[in-house]
Amino acid sequence: MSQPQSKQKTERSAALFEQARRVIPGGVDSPVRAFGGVGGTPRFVARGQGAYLFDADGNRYIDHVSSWGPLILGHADPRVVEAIRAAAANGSSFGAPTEMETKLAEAVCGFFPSIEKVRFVSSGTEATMSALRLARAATGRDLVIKARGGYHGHVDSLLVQAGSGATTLGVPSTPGVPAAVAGTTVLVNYNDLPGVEAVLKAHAGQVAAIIVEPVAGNMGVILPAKGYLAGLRRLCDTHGTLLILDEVITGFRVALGGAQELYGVRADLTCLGKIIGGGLPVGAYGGPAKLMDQLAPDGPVYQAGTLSGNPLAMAAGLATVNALKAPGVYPRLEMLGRRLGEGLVAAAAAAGVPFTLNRVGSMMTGFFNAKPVTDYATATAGDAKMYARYFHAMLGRGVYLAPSAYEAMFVCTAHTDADIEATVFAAGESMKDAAKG
Ligand code: HOZ
Repeated sequence: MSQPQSKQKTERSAALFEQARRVIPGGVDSPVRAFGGVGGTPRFVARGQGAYLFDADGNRYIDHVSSWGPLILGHADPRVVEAIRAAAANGSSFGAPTEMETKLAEAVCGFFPSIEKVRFVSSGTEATMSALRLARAATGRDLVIKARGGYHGHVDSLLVQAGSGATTLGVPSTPGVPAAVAGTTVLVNYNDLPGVEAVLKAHAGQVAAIIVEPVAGNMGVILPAKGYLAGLRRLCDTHGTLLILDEVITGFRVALGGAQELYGVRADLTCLGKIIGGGLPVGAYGGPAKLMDQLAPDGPVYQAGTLSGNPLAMAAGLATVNALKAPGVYPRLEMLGRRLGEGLVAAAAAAGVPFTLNRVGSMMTGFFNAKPVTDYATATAGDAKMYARYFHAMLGRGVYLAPSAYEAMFVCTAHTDADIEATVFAAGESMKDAAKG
């Protein structure tokens, strides 16, 4: 069961945060972690085990952040730990090819029919940045279309009306990006096909690519409307534009073959990350050989990395993907996700708070907004102050959620029925608290 709110100590986390702030900007290495979107002091994590996080004060939390998506098997899964241990014993980095990279590449290509060849990098940001470069080189065009509230890492040209921490902290378009670079990005609304068509017509022959999360996950979870992804595919084909699907979150999360399998859509270039590194730093981008062969050394498009295809990350990723192949994994994630989603909706109704749940399998967001949430405008129309109160009430009851109203909540294979029940119970109480103001 979740812990009663009053029993938590937080002194050690508070002291560690103060210490960190003296030497690390904001005390964190990624902004949204600093709790700026919800207020208060971040909990410093001491360890994770299965579905649980333990903080520096010894509090236990049911974890629904899952390191922002990678930990679909939960923390310190023995299969992943053993794979990392075995790889580390043989050396942690060589800057030379290893067999494990080919094995993970074969697994990725096997599950994503649109990917014939894949290049591993060290983060999702590197994956999207490199995919854009390749798309621009292949088409000889400069412009890229992205959705308002879409987040594709902190690539200069993609930090325009970006979601995730950028929206949470109110800097969706950051200083430091030259106007000329930001000017290569054209914004549309998520789920707005006519908007995309209008841009493609207005900039005929100039748009290299559309980059989109097939299920938006960084302005909260937003589902693609019926026909949206197929429509993007059709528009791209008509206008000679490449479709880049950012499956950094959805890849191996919503199905082994990602959103492309779930929705029957084909990307020209796919960006991956998170789960394929099993919790270690990784990214990847892939597509048909005719595109990927334009990369150096076979082609002229340059991209490189000392730690690309790192043996520990490859081993952790392969162990994770292999574990996900076991029968019943995705049906169970769907069952737990459905139970959690339905429980949250019921809890909100009982507490009398406006609430809309968007869910695909084991990723979801509950918006404190009575109306359907289909794009950035409707996602940010929710009650962020209510979320902040709810977040702290949940934290106090031992449930760890993203410290932002604009992120996803995840279920992992380590969650038990009892964990889901405990989260739902805590949510019911916390929503009542949040509703009091
Ligand atoms: N951009 C991540 C969420 N979508 C946050 C990463 C982090 O703070 O660790």
